Amino acid sequence: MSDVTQSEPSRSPRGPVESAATPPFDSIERHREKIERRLGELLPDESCHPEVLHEAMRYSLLGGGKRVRPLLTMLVSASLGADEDLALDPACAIEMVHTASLIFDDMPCMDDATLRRGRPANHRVFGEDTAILAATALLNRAFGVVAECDALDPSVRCDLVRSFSDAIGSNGIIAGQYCDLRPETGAESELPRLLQMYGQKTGALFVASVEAGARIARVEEPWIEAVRQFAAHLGLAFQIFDDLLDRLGNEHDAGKNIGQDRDKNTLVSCMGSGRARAEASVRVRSATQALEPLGDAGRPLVDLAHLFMEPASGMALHY
Ligand code: GRG
Repeated sequence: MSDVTQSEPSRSPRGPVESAATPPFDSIERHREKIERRLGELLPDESCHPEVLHEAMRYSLLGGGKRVRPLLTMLVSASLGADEDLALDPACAIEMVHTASLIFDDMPCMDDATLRRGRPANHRVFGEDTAILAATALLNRAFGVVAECDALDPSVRCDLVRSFSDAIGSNGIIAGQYCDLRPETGAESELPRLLQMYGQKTGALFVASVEAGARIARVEEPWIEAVRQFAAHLGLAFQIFDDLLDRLGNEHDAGKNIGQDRDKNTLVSCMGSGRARAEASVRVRSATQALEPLGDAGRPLVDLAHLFMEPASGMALHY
């Protein structure tokens, strides 16, 4: 546990952490390294009984991934003036939730994928029974990690638990996955429903990630709402890029199966690749506009949004 403790709520950020003019590449790499290290510390070791279950949890959590969501938490928190180490454990908890969702998503009863993060999917290595248990244990551990954040005020921990639970639940990721797997037919318009499904399946955890950062920085509600809007747009852009990746990418670069959406309705199948890409750009622009109430304090986050369109950042998918 970090020895950084949280101070009183603040109305505005406590000063810039990055030069607002410079895209925070170096801080992204620094944060990524911290996240990797801490994720390994937060799970039981493979030598702990039951060994194979812990091996399966560690296999998926520590086996690659861009770490976009925990980076959002850390960068928002730091940009809004909090000590960056305060956000590290909640950021790791979010990555646990995301990884759990990927393990479930790959199961034969869902997307039936064989490859994830450049390696065989969890259930292909450990079996479906162990994969279900490993994903559930990761999800459970995420809440434990937040509860153990002694450096955060209990009211903030409680806010994070509520926000994670909302993001995961039957109005969040789980709803999005359900609607993705069991789309309703005969809709007047596909597009609004697709956007709602994307907002739940992918956007909800983006929103929870930035909300966590903002709550840790203890900014007031209008700013929290501004970063939530920012992340909702960014999450949609990210999901559109993911669709484009599924349509245009290759397994080697993507590290996961391609063509999984072949029989699904996606924004790309509705609009075509060109218009879908344009829609993603519009969403990134909307994300940056949502930050206007933050004034100069939002500038590092505007830079961050642009990294989603920037191949060298490792934050985006670029198709
Ligand atoms: C109980 C948490 C939970 C979930 C159950 C299975 C399920 C419901 C939801 C699946 C949601 C899902 C997989 C959405 C796709 C989101 C998405 C764009 C994933 C790819 O994210 P990246 O590109 O992957 O950030 P890496 O591997 O880089 O982390």
